[in-house]
Amino acid sequence: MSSVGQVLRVVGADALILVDGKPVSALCPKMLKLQGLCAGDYVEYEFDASLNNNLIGKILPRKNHIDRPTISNVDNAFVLVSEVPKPDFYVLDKILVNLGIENIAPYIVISKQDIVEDNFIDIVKSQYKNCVKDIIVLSALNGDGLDKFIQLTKSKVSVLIGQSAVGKSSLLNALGLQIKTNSVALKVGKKRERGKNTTKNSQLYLTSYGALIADTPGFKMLDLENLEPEQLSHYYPEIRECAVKCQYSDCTHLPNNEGCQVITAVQKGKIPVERYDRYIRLKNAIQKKRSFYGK
Ligand SMILES: Nc1nc2c(ncn2[C@@H]2O[C@H](COP(=O)(O)OP(=O)(O)OP(=O)(O)O)[C@@H](O)[C@H]2O)c(=O)[nH]1
Ligand SMILES: [Mg+2]
Ligand SMILES: [Zn+2]
Repeated sequence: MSSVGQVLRVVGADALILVDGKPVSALCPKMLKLQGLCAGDYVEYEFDASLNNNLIGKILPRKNHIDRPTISNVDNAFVLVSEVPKPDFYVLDKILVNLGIENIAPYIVISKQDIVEDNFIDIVKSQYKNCVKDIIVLSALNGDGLDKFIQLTKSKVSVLIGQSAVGKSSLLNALGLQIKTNSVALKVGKKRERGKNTTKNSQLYLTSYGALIADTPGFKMLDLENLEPEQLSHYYPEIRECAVKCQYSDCTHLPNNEGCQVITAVQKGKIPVERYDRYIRLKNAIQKKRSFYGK
């Protein structure tokens, strides 16, 4: 008789699965590895006497799945940004699009509140307040803002996403876990402030207050060439809202389209001009990549 568990991590053939609130080890056959078995997956497994271990037999249907970082069945995604390391808003936009494709409405977390300037918080809020569920400001160092994060993650499966050294593992440590963190000393304005990847694999952790939260490795590269360029506006909630109202059915919403609802909204400040400019940049990049691959 097989039982069901939820994968916390997979490294090589070794998996850790959550069964009745307890982590249990299990083996992952190569076949399932090829099928992309990952943290968050629900699996059927049974004890195999010859292996003297649990053996995973099957991945159960997923409610959602993201590739970067690799995780399935998430309720909430928290995308971390901070002033240190210097944020790349173009990459942040791509992460939000990638989550939108999977129908996951993300939160933005401004981390390291103890060192970020108010001005930075204002910039993030003005550009992103209309395209994410909420923007949370917190510090793993002094605990500010953790209450709200705890409320939002309780009894849910969440994932932390963001570039290396933004403070993903530190946030989990502030919630009582013990994870290795990036030792690179980081200060505002320092040049070499990017840090190297400390977390190498996505892993779900069970917190003492009953949340499952995935720590994931930071990344900078994210290609979206599987997306039709015409579909891109769909994943910018504030642009989508105006694009559907645009009177020109085949409008590209480019700056030279006079009377376009999107352009009018940018001019009125309803759509942040920075977000719009990066949207055009991303649309062009996707177009270029697709024509290179003959798509
Ligand atoms: N001042 C301050 N520093 C922080 C805070 N959170 C994390 N840091 C520092 O930021 C650095 C990186 O933190 P990590 O938690 O390892 O970052 P990460 O996002 O897990 O990095 P990767 O695993 O490489 O993706 C460490 O030097 C932490 O001490 C915070 O709230 N305030
Ligand atoms: Mg980490
Ligand atoms: Zn238009």
